[in-house]
Amino acid sequence: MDLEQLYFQMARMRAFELAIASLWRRGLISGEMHLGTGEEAVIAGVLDHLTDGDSVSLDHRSTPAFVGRNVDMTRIVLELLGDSKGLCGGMGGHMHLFCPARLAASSGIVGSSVPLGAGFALAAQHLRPGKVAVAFLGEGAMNQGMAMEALNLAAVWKLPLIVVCKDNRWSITTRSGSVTAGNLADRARSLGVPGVKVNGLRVEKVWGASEGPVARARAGEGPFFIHARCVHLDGHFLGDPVLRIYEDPVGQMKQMSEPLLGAAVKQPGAGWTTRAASLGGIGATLAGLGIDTYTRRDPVDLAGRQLEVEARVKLEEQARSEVNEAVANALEALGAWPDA
Ligand SMILES: Cc1ncc(C[n+]2csc(CCOP(=O)(O)OP(=O)(O)O)c2C)c(N)n1
Ligand SMILES: [Mg+2]
Repeated sequence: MDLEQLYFQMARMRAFELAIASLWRRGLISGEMHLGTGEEAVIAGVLDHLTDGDSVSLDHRSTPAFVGRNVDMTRIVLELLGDSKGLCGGMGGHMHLFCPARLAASSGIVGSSVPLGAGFALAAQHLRPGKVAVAFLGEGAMNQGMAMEALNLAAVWKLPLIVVCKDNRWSITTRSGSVTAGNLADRARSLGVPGVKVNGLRVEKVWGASEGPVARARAGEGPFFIHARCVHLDGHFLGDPVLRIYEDPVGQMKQMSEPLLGAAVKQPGAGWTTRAASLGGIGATLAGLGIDTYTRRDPVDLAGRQLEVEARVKLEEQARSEVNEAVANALEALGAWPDA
């Protein structure tokens, strides 16, 4: 394991996400934007075992993995900007990225990265023996039927598929634990697919946990499930109103309290018990998010701290300059630099 190399990849991913956030805040990217900040250790730790000809399928937080698989960053940015020179002709946006050359695909249909990955794995089994497919999905997506259906077929057909669950404990504003029964690795085991749990904030641990499963899949021994605990540092999406409450509680409460109280007493409407329960539910969600907000840790920083300061700074600078160049090229191609 080369920690400097892993850190460099994580730093590239983070720099790219921050650059996207800045473009989004400038109004150059339309629609929702889900970042993968907080997932870098999971992505980098697994991807480090892949080679050319292996494939990855992703969910709505796909950009770090596309960067990690060395998909052209300029074309990703152009795609997010909705430009015809983008990765998918500007028609996919950040949730539907596809790079046939690097065998990387994402979808905003929650849970679909597993059937997509099973398809990639089936193709590998027939056309590229020894190559593997990795499917990343959230823990919320584990409750989608298609994820288990695809894992079932992967087990039956012994597909070279590694399913990696990025568990940040939230599905938008629902605590995933409140809608998820049992243990996720046990679900995989029930189909005969071995599974492990790993601390997804530690890249070295993810690297260690995925080395064997990837080798096993390459050797034709079938699928594997990895359950990695991580965080989503920027909330569900950029501009997440719940995160804003923690950044500016007084200002946000001023804005929110009037419409909230107005709705709570409005007539006609639900009974008082139902209304009180709803307000209680909102309070509990905010309390849970508050705890997460203050206790979560940054996987990029956790990896960087293990390096010599000089080496760390050099890798970060290199990562940032690569990303800045890609963004500048994209904006130039679009004609939106520097004042747009
Ligand atoms: C089939 C489907 N149902 C619902 C949604 C709306 N949706 C978008 S993201 C999301 C939460 C997914 O949670 P999780 O899989 O844990 O991913 P996270 O956002 O936490 O990374 C939902 C329900 C969707 N995009 N697709
Ligand atoms: Mg989640």
